[in-house]
Amino acid sequence: MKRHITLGEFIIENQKDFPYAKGELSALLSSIRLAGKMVNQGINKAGLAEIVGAAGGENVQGEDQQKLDVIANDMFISTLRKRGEICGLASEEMEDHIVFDDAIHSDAKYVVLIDPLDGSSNIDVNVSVGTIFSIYRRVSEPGSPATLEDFLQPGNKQIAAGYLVYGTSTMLVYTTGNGVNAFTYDPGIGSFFLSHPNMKVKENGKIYSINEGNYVHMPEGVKRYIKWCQELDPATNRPLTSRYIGSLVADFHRNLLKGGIYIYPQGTTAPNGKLRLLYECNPMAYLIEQAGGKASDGKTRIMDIDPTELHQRVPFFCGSSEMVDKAEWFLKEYPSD
Ligand code: AHM
Ligand code: MG
Repeated sequence: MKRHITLGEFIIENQKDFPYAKGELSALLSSIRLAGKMVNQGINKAGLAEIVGAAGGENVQGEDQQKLDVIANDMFISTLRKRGEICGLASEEMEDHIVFDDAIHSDAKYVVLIDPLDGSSNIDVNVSVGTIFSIYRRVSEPGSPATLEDFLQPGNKQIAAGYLVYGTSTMLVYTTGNGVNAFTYDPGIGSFFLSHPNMKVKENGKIYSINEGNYVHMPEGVKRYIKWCQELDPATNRPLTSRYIGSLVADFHRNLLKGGIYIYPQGTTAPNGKLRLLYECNPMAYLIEQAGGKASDGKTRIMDIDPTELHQRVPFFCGSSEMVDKAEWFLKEYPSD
């Protein structure tokens, strides 16, 4: 009989991978799991907003209601603040990082960066969205308040990263540097169960995911790569398949399972693309590398980029390694000036 393993059990069992850890990281992952469940509940009720009043616009008392991305942000902050595992947090929703500098937090070793609700424009149309998180060990002295430098670390310093995808099922996918594991949420019980152990992405997939509406703005190398994807593959007599949801988490998740490449390139109107290095690209890069894939900005490994600001954007090429290699080849062969 197949053994059912909950996320809670898995976190505890894997604590032994960190011989010097005192359990703070395990506790932190549990806090993220809890906040994720709360956000999941809010998202499931999003369609009822107009009827019973939940998000956006005014509520029945005529008070302004918060949008779900703001609610998700608040839920993560308050859940993580109530525990003592992190000394600060930075979020895509907030201009600056926040410091938890009271007695229980300032001794904490970790900081968290989150995109609390990625792809939030999809909520109104009942399409999958997600939460992305990334955990670093602080570089400042424990006992003092967290500093900006604690957050501006390259992705190769990540201790853990993952996402929740609020899709047909809600799933939590994460890595602590020992492979990628995914857990599917059973809402009746309120637990995540290990459903996809040790995930690996195909070296070469059949899906390319990019907003082709921006074609006119794209660098020549990306245009050529897209045209190459649309040519007949002699092995199958078919071109590659184009799939683009417009929620990074959902597009990434599908490509992780099926094999593919996700691209958000630089463009004439967005010289560094749209996606954020710290909140979106680094955690996804860590996951895809742990699954055997690759992530770059077209030239440089994403996790080797030294961040200079919290909301820094970078072009993003992420997925099956041979596909990312091919896209990089086109960018090199057809440079834009
Ligand atoms: P957000 O963090 O404001 O939601 O923006 C990020 C999202 C990604 O989830 C998605 O892949 C991308 O923006 C879609 O952008 P576009 O509509 O330009 O294709
Ligand atoms: Mg986002």
